[in-house]
Amino acid sequence: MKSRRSFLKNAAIGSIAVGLLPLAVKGKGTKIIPPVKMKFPIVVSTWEHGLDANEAAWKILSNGGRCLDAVEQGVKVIESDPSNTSVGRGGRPDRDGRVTLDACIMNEFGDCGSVACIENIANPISVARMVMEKTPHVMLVGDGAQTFAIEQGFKKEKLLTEDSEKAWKEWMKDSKYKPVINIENHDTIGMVAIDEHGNLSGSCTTSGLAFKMHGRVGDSPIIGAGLYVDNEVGAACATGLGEAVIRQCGSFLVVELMRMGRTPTEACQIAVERIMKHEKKLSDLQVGFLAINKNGETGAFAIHPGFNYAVYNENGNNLIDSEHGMK
Ligand code: SD4
Repeated sequence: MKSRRSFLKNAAIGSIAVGLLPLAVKGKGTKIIPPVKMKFPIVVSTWEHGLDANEAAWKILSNGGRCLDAVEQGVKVIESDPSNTSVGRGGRPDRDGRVTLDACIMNEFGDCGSVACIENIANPISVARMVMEKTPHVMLVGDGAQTFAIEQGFKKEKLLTEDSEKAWKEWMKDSKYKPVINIENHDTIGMVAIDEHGNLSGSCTTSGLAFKMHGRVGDSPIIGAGLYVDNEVGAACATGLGEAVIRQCGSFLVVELMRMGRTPTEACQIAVERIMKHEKKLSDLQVGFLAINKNGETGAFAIHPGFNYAVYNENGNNLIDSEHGMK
């Protein structure tokens, strides 16, 4: 792991002075984080498909747009791609052959919206945003979420592609549920960003685990588990086995650790270690966290090697391998 000192040094080199926002946290056992001069905007998102999502987000951010719009439009690109088998259209179905989607979004004011187990709607992230903006609620699930989406003008569509149907029929031959780390579990897109005004937002969307039980909901639509944003501190999102993330309130934990003075990488590492300590069998279990703080520092940590994330900042759009706990 890069030392905090070298991380700060590297972060300071080649950066332009903007967003000097010291994360000063007083109290026993906490440290004062010196301000790091990162140039805003910055957007980060999970996995290789994050590169495409970041491009869409960057178009908004680099034109002075609002972070919330960027994180919605960014992940929507991946939701709409039928070749992606774990998000939106083309997502693998559950064991009953139904594609059920989970998504959530959170803005700079701490408002949030979420949908879980929604069917036949290709862009659940936009429905989640409407739950936040047009209802007094945070979360709608199943039929209720779908009815709300249709009322709001979303089209009801078949999301099960030929390829996904074939994979499901193949799976049904022996119906074994065995998640494969970094393959079957690896396509959720989580995105967190900071806009040129220094405001943070985040989004997270997935079809969840392939061939899950019908009705199963993972961490991705759960505020505090799959995503959390605190505009004074930072934002974090998660990918991997949702049950393990939910048990530790993963993304909330990462943000709270940053509040206490940890860098994004350190915060993600501590949250991953908490999961590693709690879960009995780690060989098939992958979880990764990705975080950004108020100064624009970014970082990630996963249980196993293989997790990567895309960072779009003044240096362009780059894919970075996450650090990991299992050697
Ligand atoms: C879930 N966390 O439903 C999601 C799956 C995932 O990368 O992240 N895949 O548990």
